[in-house]
Amino acid sequence: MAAKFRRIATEEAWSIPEVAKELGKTSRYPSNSLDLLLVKGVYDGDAGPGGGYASMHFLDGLLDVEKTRLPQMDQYGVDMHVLALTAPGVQMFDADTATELAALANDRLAEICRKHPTRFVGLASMAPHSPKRAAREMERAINDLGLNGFMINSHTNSEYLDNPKYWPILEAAEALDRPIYIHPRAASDLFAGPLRDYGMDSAMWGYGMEVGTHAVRMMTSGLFDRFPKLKIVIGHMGEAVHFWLWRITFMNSRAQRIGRAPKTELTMAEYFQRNFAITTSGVEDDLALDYSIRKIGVDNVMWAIDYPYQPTAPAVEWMNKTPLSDADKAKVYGGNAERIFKIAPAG
Ligand code: 1WB
Ligand code: MN
Repeated sequence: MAAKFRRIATEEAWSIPEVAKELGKTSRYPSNSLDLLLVKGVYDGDAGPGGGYASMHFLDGLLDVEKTRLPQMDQYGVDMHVLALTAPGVQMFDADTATELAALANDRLAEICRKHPTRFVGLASMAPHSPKRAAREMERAINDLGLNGFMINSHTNSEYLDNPKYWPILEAAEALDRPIYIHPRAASDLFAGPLRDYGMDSAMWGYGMEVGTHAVRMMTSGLFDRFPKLKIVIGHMGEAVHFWLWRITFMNSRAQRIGRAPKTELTMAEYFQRNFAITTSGVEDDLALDYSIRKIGVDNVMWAIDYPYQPTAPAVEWMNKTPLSDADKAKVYGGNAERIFKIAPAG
């Protein structure tokens, strides 16, 4: 494959056996969590049909780096995966277990990145439900382990990052000047009801509702007045937020006028433009990409595959063919990721 572009895939999932095993345990306790529909049977793999992602054979792909992933990257000309612990990360575990497993996962991730420095960079995990320890782990992940940013799988115990208890995490991200990627997990408990049927809990719809709502909460809460330099990345072609941006902006100003939304220094459109970037993960749609680039600018859109949940070949073939100038394609394929995640230039 021609090496015309540096291809950096920015939302690529990975796991370690210890986390997978702990997720397997969570699925054996009675719980209403909507995540269990996917997480069920994650480790022992005997869940059978409908048994979550074990039955869909994702686990092998998640645990692997060198056997299948790298050869597939080579085959399709993918230079780099930005790796992160797969959803829901450590966020279903108790705070102590989550803190421990996040550190272990970050250590392993750093090992992979050290071994293959031109092929992998990593987004660190942390336990949001232990915010001060999370902030210390974030410092360790960047300063000692050399990782490139952070991943949070949306809500933690049905709470969102606009909650002041999480501010130490946002402070740390801003001080370290690294983005937080807000990746989906299933919708929080009170948001889950209408998503329980027809597979709607999944990446088909529920995941996008959850992260889109999370992003809008952050914007409307006024959080970005307190953390003006905080950079948030959201996947799946912006989880549709920027498709609503005109209306969000218009209606938020009305809600501010009638006292139902906090007064903010900037408009919602201005926060989205300043504080967010999006990735294409799992949305291979020319029109959606064209709209995104025209709406928020070509510098704010990054390519992603969503490996192993979506296959590599069509993600590359789509991006190769999509009608963009070579200069713009170079930004979306890799240039923007280099800047946003501080990835060393190739060569
Ligand atoms: C799927 C996608 C499942 C993701 C996941 O389970 C995660 C799916 C944790 O496509 O079924 C993802 O990361 O996008
Ligand atoms: Mn993903």
